[in-house]
This record gives sequence, C-alpha cells and structure tokens, in this order.
Amino acid sequence: MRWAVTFGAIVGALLITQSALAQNLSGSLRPEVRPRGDEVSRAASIPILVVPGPSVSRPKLRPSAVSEKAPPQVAPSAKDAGFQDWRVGLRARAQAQGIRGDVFDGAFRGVHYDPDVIKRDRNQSEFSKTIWEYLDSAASNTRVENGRAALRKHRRVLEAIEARYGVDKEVVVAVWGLESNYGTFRGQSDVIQSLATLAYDGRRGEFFEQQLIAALRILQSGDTSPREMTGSWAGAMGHTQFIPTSYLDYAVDFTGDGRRDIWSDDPTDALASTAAYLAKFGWEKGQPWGVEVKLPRNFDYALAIRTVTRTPARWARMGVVGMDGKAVSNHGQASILLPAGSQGVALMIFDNFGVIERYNAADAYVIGVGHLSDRIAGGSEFKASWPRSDRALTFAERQEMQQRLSAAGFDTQGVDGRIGPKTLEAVRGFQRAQGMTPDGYASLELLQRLR
Ligand SMILES: [Ca+2]
Repeated sequence: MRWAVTFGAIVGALLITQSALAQNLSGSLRPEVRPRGDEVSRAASIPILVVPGPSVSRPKLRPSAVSEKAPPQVAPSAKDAGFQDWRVGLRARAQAQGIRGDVFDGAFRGVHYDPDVIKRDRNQSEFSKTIWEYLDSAASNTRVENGRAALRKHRRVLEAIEARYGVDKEVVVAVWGLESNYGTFRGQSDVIQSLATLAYDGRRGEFFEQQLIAALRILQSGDTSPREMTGSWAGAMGHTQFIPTSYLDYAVDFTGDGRRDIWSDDPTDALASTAAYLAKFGWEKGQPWGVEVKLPRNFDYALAIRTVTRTPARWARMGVVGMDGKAVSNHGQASILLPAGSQGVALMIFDNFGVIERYNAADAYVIGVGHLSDRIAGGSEFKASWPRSDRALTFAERQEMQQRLSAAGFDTQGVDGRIGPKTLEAVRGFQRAQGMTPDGYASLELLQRLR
C-alpha cells in the first residue's frame, strides 16, 4: 500500500511499468506518483510510468528522492560475489538496529543476488495514459463485478472491519481491487531476496535497505516466515501491497491469532490493515471522496484548484451543483477538481479524497479508488464525457511545454516533465493571455499553440 514510490524517471503523475501494463486489466493498478503538494496532476496526460510492484512506500521514503547512481556493469556471478560480501556488512548494520543474528541468517539462507529484479527495475519505461484510459481499466465493468462478488463473499468480515475502523467497506474493497485485483496478483517474489538485491544494487539503495531492515523486523516479530514473505518484485506485500515500513506502522491482526498475516489467502488482516491505515489518516465514514458536478457556463476556472475550498451550499450559490441539478449534500469543505480540464468530468472533492491520497498521491489513483468504490456500491458511471480524441502528452512533450511556457514568460520553475502546481499555473496564465478557458489543462492543443 502506500503509495508511490516513484521509480525511475519520474514524470510527475502516474508512473507504472511496462510489464504491469499487460496486467492492467486484471492485475495491480497502482499508479506511481509524486506525493501531494509536490505534484498534482490535472494535466491532459497523466503520465503513467509502469511499475508493477514497487508500489508503495511512504512519501518521505520515495526512492526518487534518493540520488540515482548508475551501477557499474558487472557479470552476474561477480555481482553475486559482491552481493555476498555486502551482506556481511549489512548483517552488522542490521544487528546494530536490533535484528538478531539468527533472524538475519534464517532470512538470508539461500538468498542470492537476483538479476531479474534489476531487469524489472530498469525496464520501467515511461509511457503516458490519460485519466479516462486509466479509469477504463481501474473501474471496468469486470473490476466492478468482481468487487461486488468480493464484497458478497467477505461481507461479514468487511462489515466488522467497517464497524471497528469506520471506513466504508466499498472503499476498502476498491483499494484491494486496484492493488492486487482482489488478491489474485499479490506477487510471488521472495521479499528478502528482492529487497536485498535492490538495496545492494544501489539505485535507491538507501530506501531499499530501510525496507529490508523493516522486513527483517517483521520476521523477528514472528508474523510470518522468511519464505512465506512474498510480494511484488520491489517488496510490496499482500492483498493491499504494504511495503515493510508501512506494515510495521499500520498492519493489524484482525483475526486475533496473534499474527498480522497479510500474505495468506485469507484477506482479513490485509483488509483490516488497509482500513486501519485510512482511519489513521482521518477517513470520515459516509463522506464521499468526491461527487460529479455541473459547472455553470460562466464558471471562474481560477477557483478550480485544491487550495480553494467552499461548502457545497456556497458552491451551489455559484451555480456548481450535482448532476441532478441540486446542491450537493453538505459533507464539509470541498474543492473543484477538473482531471481533464473544462472538457471532461468535473468533481467536487471532500477531505476523504486527501485520505485516499495518503495511499497513493496520484489524482488518477484516488479517482480510480473512489469511482470504483461508488460503482461497487451501485453507483453509476460518470455522466459527463471525457475529451477522448485527445491523447496523453509524452514526457518529451511535457518538457517542451514547460520550456515554451517559461520562454513565453510563464515560469514553470523547472523543466522536469511533470505537470505540477507551478506548471498548472503557468498553463493557466498562458491560457488567459490567449483568451482560452483557463482550466489548466495541459493538452496537445495547448502545446501546438505554444509552438
Ligand atoms: Ca491474524
């Protein structure tokens, strides 16, 4: 769970890896993104760099934040020899952090440098997906049907979890649906071997060594055994893909057998852990994550930013109403989110949106979880259409847009290919200057105008 370790080139919004792509319809749909505040994508293109498993980490642990040094090219056998040497030093570092020698040795029995893990780490090629392409998969009819079936099958335990943590069961099920396709893609990699390989490899080594020590701590606590500790190739574990540090902080034993078991076929502890995580960050039961709304013809698009919040009643006085034409129910302060600018779906989002963001900060992920949960609960698809003739911008195009905006006097404060708040503001500034609708939508059309 948690979120977003952005692997490889960070493009700002969603980054997923190619091998995951093949799984997108059935497998994990965890986009990788930069945490909120840093980066919020409202762009036409939501760049999705595919990351099959690396999933999650807490924002502060994002490997992307760690300097990336290219490791020297060495033959695999030599690599393993170096790996075994490195392990000696690691053992001492682990012991210094309270890991017992016997636990360490048991965990590393038979563990080798795994070139496949590195290959997968390096193969995360960037590509882009639009928000609607992402949602077509994240909330496909199949995923909705499977979610309803999962809810029926586990209703009793989900209701108990909802009663204990105050997190709506459909939301827990939706996270499960996106993280592991309801438990069917939990990952079969040996977590110790994967994390050790990534820690030794050095690219984001610090992050992975921290995760590795956390994994050893889990083993020391007796929650699972070394070879039962499986997960994605990058160490995200179980039904809702917790990385080890998140597991230590948030996993719970809901079955009461004394073990926080997120690895077995029984999803109970994993689902409860997800609910506990969301509860910890302030989930309010019954509050929607977001509601589709209609904007008035004269809407001031400058107000469609996260920092502008109003009550639904106040939005209604400005003409922003639900799709039934009535004021949205009062669920607290809300802001307006336009994932594809003025030509796509408009959302009124509440505090729970920010809670799902703690799982993964990509707007698309949050909308995916939210919309899937609504559909599982019997809700309808979005009523407005998306600008489906648009395509996602490539990384190079996003960089070019930033260069051209800055050159035109609308400073994006950097050319990193990410459509964050600064770039959005620059886009809006350019749109205003051009007499376009200032919705911050970084489309191909906008880039063409800049050219
Ligand atoms: Ca348990």
